[in-house]
Amino acid sequence: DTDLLTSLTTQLTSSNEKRQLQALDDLSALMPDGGEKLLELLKTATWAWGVKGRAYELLTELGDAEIKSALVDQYPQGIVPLLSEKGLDYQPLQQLLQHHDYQAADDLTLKLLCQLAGPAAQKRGWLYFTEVEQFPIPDLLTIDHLWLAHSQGKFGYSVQRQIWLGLGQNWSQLWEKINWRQGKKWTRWPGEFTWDLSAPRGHLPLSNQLRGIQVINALLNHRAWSQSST
Ligand code: MD9
Repeated sequence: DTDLLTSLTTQLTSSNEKRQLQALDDLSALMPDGGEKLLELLKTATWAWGVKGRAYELLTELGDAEIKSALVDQYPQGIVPLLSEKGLDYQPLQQLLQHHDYQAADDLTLKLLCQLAGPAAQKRGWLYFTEVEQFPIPDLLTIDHLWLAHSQGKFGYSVQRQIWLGLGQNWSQLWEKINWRQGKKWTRWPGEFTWDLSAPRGHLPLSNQLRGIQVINALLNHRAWSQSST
C-alpha cells in the first residue's frame, strides 16, 4: 500500500492530465489513506483545473474532520477563486458544479451571463453578441474554471473553443462532435442533452442556437482565451 501510494504520488506529479486523473481514481479507492498527501499535493502541485477540482472533490467527500477544516481554511469558496469585475456571486454556481448538478448549473450559467450583460439582457433572457464581447475577462475565466474544475476538464467554453479550433472553426462539425446535433436533427432541450460526465468533451455549457451562431462565436473568440491562464 505504501508502494502503491508512492507510485500514485509520482504519477500525480510527473505525468499528463489524463494520467493524473487516472491516478486520482486509483487513489480514491485507497482513501482515507493518502488524504494528507493529496491535500499537500493540492496546495503545491501545478495541476490543470480538471485535476485540481477532482482532487478537491475527493478530499471534500472524505469524512476526515482535520482535512475538512484545512480545506475550509484554505479554500473557503471552493478550489476556484471566484473573481468578478461586476460583483457577481459565483458561489451558487460553484455549489451546483461541485455536486455535478450539471443541468441546474447550465441554467444558472445562462442567468449569470445575462446578469453580466445587464438589465436589458436579464429581462430578455438571452444575449446579444455585442454584450458578450463586453464581458469582463475575470468573470468569464471564473465561470470557465468552475466548469473545468468540476468536470475533470471535460466541460467549459475553453474546451469548446479548443475543439472548434481543432476542427478548423467549422461550426457544423462542432455541433456533431459535442452532440448538439446528430445528422440533420438538433438535440432537443432539455431532455435530449446529457447531464452527466458520460457526455462528450465540450457538451456543456450549452448555447442556444435558435438565433444563430453569433453568441457562441463571441464566446469562443473572447479575448479571455488569449490571455495566459489565471
Ligand atoms: C445547445 C436550432 C439551453 C424554441 C434553454 C435556454 C434558452 O431558452 C425554447 C426557448 C425559447 O427561447 C435552451 C437551451 C437550448 N435551447 C433552449 C440549447 C440549444 C443548443 C442547441 C439548440 N438549442 C438549438 C436550437 C435550434 C432551435 C432551438 N434550439 C429552439 C429552441 C427553442 C427554445 C430553446 N431552443 C431553448 Mg434550443 O424560445 O435559451
